[in-house]
Amino acid sequence: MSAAVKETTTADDTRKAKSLDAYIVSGGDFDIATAEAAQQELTDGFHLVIDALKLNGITTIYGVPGIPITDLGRIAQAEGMRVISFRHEQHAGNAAAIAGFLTKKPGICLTVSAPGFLNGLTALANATTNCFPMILISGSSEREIVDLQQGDYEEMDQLAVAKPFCKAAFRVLHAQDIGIAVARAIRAAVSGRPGGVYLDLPAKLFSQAMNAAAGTKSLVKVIDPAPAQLPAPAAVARALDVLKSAKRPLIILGKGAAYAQADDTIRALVEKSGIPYLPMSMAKGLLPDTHPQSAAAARSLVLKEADVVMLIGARLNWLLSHGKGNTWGAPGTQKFIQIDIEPKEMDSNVEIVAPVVGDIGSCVSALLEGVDGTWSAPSVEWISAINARKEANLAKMSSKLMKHSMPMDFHSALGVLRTIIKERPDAILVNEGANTLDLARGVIDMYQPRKRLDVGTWGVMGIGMGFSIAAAVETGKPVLAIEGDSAFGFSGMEVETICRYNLPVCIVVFNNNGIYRGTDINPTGDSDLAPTLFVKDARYDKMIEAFGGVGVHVTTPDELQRAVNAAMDSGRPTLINAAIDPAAGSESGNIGNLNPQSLVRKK
Ligand code: ADP
Ligand code: TPW
Ligand code: MG
Repeated sequence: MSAAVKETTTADDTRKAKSLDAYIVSGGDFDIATAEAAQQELTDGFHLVIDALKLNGITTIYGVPGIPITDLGRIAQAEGMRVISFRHEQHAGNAAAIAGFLTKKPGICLTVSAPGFLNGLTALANATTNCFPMILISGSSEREIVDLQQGDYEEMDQLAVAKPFCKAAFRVLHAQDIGIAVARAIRAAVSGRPGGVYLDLPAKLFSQAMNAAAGTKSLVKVIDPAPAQLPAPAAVARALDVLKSAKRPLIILGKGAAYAQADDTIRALVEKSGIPYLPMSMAKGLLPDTHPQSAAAARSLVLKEADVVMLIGARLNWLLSHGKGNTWGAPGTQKFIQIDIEPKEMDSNVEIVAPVVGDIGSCVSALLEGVDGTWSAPSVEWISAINARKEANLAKMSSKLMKHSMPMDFHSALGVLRTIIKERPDAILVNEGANTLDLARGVIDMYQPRKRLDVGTWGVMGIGMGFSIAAAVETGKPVLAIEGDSAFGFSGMEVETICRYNLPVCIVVFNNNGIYRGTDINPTGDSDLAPTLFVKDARYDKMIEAFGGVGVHVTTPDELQRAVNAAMDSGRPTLINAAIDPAAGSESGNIGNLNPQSLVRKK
């Protein structure tokens, strides 16, 4: 495991002397001759970090190199890990986070001290908010100097800064503690409610040496990192009682249900119970969106009319209007059952009459046992009301999709992409923007679990390229990234990364010349554009050509269809710049109501 230490130390006398020093300083009671003999069997902080990750089945690192972690990336690559090097840490962090969501293993993001760390921190915070397991590993400067605030290179008390943004944060000062620290970080990231973990590795740690055999012994292979958490039988019985009393039941599947990888059990519960279900954005495809029990096309009806709602891995946050208000039925007319691994989630917004705390696989299996001979399917009235609403809404949508307007509007472009995903259901769809997000989510049916990755709980822009890269790296599947022109800009430089690793990513930029719309005017008549506008008719397709990728500019649905199919067939990195009517979008997409209104009218 530590063979490379010998090579690096003998190839570099200075480093050899340093590691011997460190060996002696770190407690080896040897004279120089004995130490020299012993150095054959030395390991150091660099190797211990890598060995600890590999021992725990972690094979990929997403990051940006620099002091003090440049050699960590190099040695990791030499030791057989995949090291995906980004242009900005936020995107490496987003990649790590979504790798965690896709694999249930913590994704690793590696950053340099202070500014690199802070760039990665947004992604760590976003991962924690979304319950994606990741570990941000950051190099940091010398503790003695940082703590006395003596102005070290990239000085910052990173551990303190990270703490509010993650589930757990650890710092390692001694090489012999690396094994236990990595183990704790892994457990913290994936057990219970998954989330982000910070691991602070000060520069000095990396070249601390220790006996290789002792180093190996110090590593910990985490056993059962995310233990099953069984629900209490009484909680299951209570939930079943409430469900059985329902006249108009509804199941809401959230991205926790997608994360849990309990796909067959969830499908069995939905189908055996006959209860209509609503998938949250990243739970689309858990059951195919074309499933007869999907109530997605009757969303507003079911949220208002259901009398019992069972949440599976979905929070009653703003995305579900906090479980109250106009979106929902009159107060007191609806009962909530909630399945979640996090007990504190219960009653977060409204009363949960049947909390079922545990992991989704175990909870849903337990409920499924109760759907037996005594079970009666939901009433015909409820199902037919939903179906009638679905039919009406789907007919409305399909007429919009058929319209071949020129210039293209969102629907005519999305109609093409909807067919492409239907034909290529194993492709992963990444989606961000405002109109580009909200309309794509409604129009494009998903057919398989964990194929739709988007802005999540925060509605954050900038996840696009990081998510696309990790989706391609982790799954080997083709990726279709549907990006608003603004959204794309947040991570656009990573097209170089996509080209460098030759990843099968096809980016479609919905170019409406701006944020929400491309038609705002600057009322002063000044030459500055309105704050929501970009360079008119920008040629984003030229960007990817600079790095050897394929750039295509399209203005019609037919051109779009040909270009996407060619990209998906070839697997070559492609950016399709799709001209969208600048007047087609609406303010903030579906959530314009969240904008505060000014009460003052200036003349
Ligand atoms: P969505 O945005 O799709 O509605 P949320 O992110 O709001 O979903 O909710 C996901 C929920 O799933 C979180 O409350 C989280 O605690 C829960 N969760 C994640 N993984 C599991 C799991 N394996 N078992 C049970 N609950 C889980
Ligand atoms: C990190 C605010 C929400 S949506 C959006 C912004 C800037 C871009 C919408 O324009 P786009 O889509 O992508 O061109 P479209 O189709 O409507 O024209 N900074 C962060 N996150 C968010 N959410 C914002 C700003 C925002
Ligand atoms: Mg736009």
